[in-house]
Amino acid sequence: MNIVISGTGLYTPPFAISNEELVNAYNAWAEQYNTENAEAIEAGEMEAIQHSDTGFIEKASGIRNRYMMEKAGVVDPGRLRARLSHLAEPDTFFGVPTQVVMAMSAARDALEQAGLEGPDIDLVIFSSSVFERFVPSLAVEIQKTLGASGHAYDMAVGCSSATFGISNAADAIRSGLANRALVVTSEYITPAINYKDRDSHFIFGDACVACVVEREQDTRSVSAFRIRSRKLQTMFSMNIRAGFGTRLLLEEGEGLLTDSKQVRFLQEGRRVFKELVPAVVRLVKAHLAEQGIDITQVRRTWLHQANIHMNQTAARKLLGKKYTPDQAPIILDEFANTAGAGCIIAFHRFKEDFKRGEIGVLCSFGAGYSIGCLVLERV
Ligand code: CO8
Repeated sequence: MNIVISGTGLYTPPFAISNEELVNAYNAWAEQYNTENAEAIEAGEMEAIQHSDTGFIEKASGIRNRYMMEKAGVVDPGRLRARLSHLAEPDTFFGVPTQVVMAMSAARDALEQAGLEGPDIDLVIFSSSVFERFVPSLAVEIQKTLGASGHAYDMAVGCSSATFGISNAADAIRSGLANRALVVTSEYITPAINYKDRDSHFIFGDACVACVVEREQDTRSVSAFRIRSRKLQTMFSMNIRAGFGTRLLLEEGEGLLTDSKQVRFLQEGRRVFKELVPAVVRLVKAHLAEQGIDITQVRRTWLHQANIHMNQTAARKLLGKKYTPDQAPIILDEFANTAGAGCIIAFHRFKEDFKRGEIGVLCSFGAGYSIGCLVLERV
């Protein structure tokens, strides 16, 4: 039985933030901190905060812009942290989660492309790096709002959340557990970022993607891609981490809540680069070899979008030195790192020019570490 991705959708948050806006806010905060602590810094009792730099950010990461669900708090030097004010019901802690609002928009577009409606879906997988709430599952709220039947659940695989979610959906359909699945990766990630950390304040943006997965024989879509094969891998690493979770509830007082280094996103960027790129290249090459596919048959790769140098190195090692941007499209310049959503944004934007029978490789990689590789064929 062949399984296809028959529709994709993308939700882009309302606020664009340039590197300059972020850096101006960070540097204003740093100035103020250094002025307030001038004596202690002078005496060597405290370290001065180094300024952030737009030139460094663009050169080191390739990122120029990102989208966020909330902007005012992040660019306020007195705060440097997202606010709740953008929520539909900001005063109600148990109001509709922002991730669900984002998911419904992406889902509508994915369903439309697949020629389906909410009640046609009988499996919802909410697969993401971050969760506004753990219980009840966000997937079940999306299921209800869509008017979908069957079952729904949440899963978390960091940057590979979307590819692993699609893989689970394919298994559920093949086994007869479900007929049509919606896989949502709603990366409302900016609340998890420490905007007082110059090493990482520029890295992330918010975005949500959705994919419809169903049997090829059932699809009404004119832009469906068959999932020809899958290969997934995880290898434990603390080089990309974010410690928020139930441990926080064990803390007395405000301790961990205010300790951004333990609670929010933190990474050893260089080590991630050095360890992950070779692993990705090995896995994709092995996958293609197992399937008897020569790299010259691959029209395009849709790679995880974290860092331009990572993408360029992986693409060069896979496709050869003379690969063209069309073979490995970049969206991170506009969206920054959107964790699990990045490779699907690239797929969503750069798939309609495929002809029947052409093959592409969708590959996520990142936190976990995790790597998810899907070989897709236009049907
Ligand atoms: N402005 C000016 N200087 C800076 C800045 C800044 N903003 N930031 C750092 N510097 C300085 C550093 O302090 C350092 O100074 P010094 O040499 O004096 O120590 C110097 O610049 C060089 O710093 P780095 O060595 O860190 O710079 P790199 O060239 O390595 O670039 C990157 C940093 C961009 C972070 C790069 O290492 C990178 O992107 N690596 C790949 C990492 C990656 O892709 N990780 C995967 C991301 S995780 C993911 O995709 C999803 C995670 C989902 C989980 C989310 C949970 C919330």
